Amino acid sequence: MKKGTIMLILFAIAAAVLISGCSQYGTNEGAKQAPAATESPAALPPPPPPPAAGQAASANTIEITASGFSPNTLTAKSGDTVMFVNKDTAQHWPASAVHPTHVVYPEPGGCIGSKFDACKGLAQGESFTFVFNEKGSWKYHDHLNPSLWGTIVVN
Ligand SMILES: [Cu+2]
Repeated sequence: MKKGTIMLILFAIAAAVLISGCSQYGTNEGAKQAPAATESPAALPPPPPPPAAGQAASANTIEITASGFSPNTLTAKSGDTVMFVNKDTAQHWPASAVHPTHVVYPEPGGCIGSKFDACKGLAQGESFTFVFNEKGSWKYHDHLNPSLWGTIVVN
C-alpha cells in the first residue's frame, strides 16, 4: 500500500509538472498570438477615419461656379479646414478681401497680402484648402473676377 501511495504521489507530481509545462507553453502561445490579435484591431480602426475626414471636408466645402461661391456664407469653427472646389470651366482664385491687396485676413503669408490666398487660378475640379485659425467674419473674393464675393464666419 505504501509503495502504491508513493507511486500515486509521484504520478501526481509528474502530472502536475507536465500540466504546468503544457500550460506554460499554452500561455506562451497565447502571448504570441495576443499581439497579433491586438495588431489587427489596431489595423482595423484606421479605415473609419477617412470617411469621417471626408464628412468633415464636405461639411466645409465651398463650390465655385460661374455665379459665384456656394454657400455664399459659411460658418466654421476656429481650426476648421475649408475647401474651395472649382466646379466651373473657367478658372477661379479664392483669396482674402480686399482686392487687390488681400490684407483683411490677418495671418501673414501667401503670395499677396494674406495666408488666405489660393495664389493661383484653380482649374476645373481643382481645390484649395485653408485652415481658419483666426476668429472673425472674413470676406473673400475671386481674384480673377473680383465681383464674386463670399464670407467665412469663424467662431
Ligand atoms: Cu484679389
